[in-house]
Amino acid sequence: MDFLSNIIEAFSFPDLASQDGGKVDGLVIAVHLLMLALFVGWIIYYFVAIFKFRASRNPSADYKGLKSKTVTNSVEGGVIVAELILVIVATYYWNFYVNEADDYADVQAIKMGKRDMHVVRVTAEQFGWNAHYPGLDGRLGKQDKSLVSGENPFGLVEDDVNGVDDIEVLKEDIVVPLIYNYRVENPGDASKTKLELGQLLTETEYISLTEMHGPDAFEAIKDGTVRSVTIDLTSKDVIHNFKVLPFRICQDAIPGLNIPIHFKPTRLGRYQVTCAQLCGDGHARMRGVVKVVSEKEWIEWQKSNSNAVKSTQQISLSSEDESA
Ligand SMILES: [Cu+2]
Repeated sequence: MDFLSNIIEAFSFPDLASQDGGKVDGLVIAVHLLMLALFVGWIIYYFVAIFKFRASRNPSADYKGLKSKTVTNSVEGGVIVAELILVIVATYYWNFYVNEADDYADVQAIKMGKRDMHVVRVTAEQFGWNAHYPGLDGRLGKQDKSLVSGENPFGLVEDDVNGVDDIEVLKEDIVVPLIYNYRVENPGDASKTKLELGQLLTETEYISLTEMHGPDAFEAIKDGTVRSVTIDLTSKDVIHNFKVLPFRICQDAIPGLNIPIHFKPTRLGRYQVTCAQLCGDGHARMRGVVKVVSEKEWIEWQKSNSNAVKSTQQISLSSEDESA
């Protein structure tokens, strides 16, 4: 039995830790089923041909061959149908992977103050993954490629206010939050609560609104959905690929381009990032980690890691040096 369960395990999908990841598995299954149907069709055709044109029935070869077009036409028709199915099914599933999430956040929207801030800009380099966070203000600091250096790996412009509380993570765990949605079922007195029916709140927002207006002022339920994490991918040198199997994401990081990808993490924990493009002699050791933390930890982590905190710590350290 062990042998059988090992075989089943070897052919099963890896652990799933994202909400829409199952759709990618669905696409893989659909493509395999289509290939199975084609395989069975060809095998039947093969044996029918062997039987029909067997040597005992056809002692001498017929050099004119088959005149009827039925077989050729049905094979060509089959190919067209299979390709159509492939295109339709693939477009349907792929849509979930590349479309904009309903709570999708992009830098432009953040600047306009319209969207939330679940953006992490991940920059690949030979051979590691670096992350740049907008910090608690939800806005990424300005970057200038001519400023990139060992001390300033993201080329942040020093006097840009948006960059003050940014967070830079160099070749360490890329921290992302697991935030549950609270859907507003009854906004109560909307002039007071400023809520809309169906609006999604984070747990922190839900708690602070409850504290502000009292527990009966409005109604919101945890509906089991989670907020998207958006990663803005780019590369400093060559083409790399950000692949995290449990989230079913795999996307090239290309120098000069910012490519957004999104997923909805469903489990806390650390997940391995592998580079899925041969990017140089250190490719095999280009591993990273995405660490999914709870909303509370995420806020704490942002507070304690922002550049603003780091620079005040540096100031206080240097003043201690002076007094010593
Ligand atoms: Cu790489």
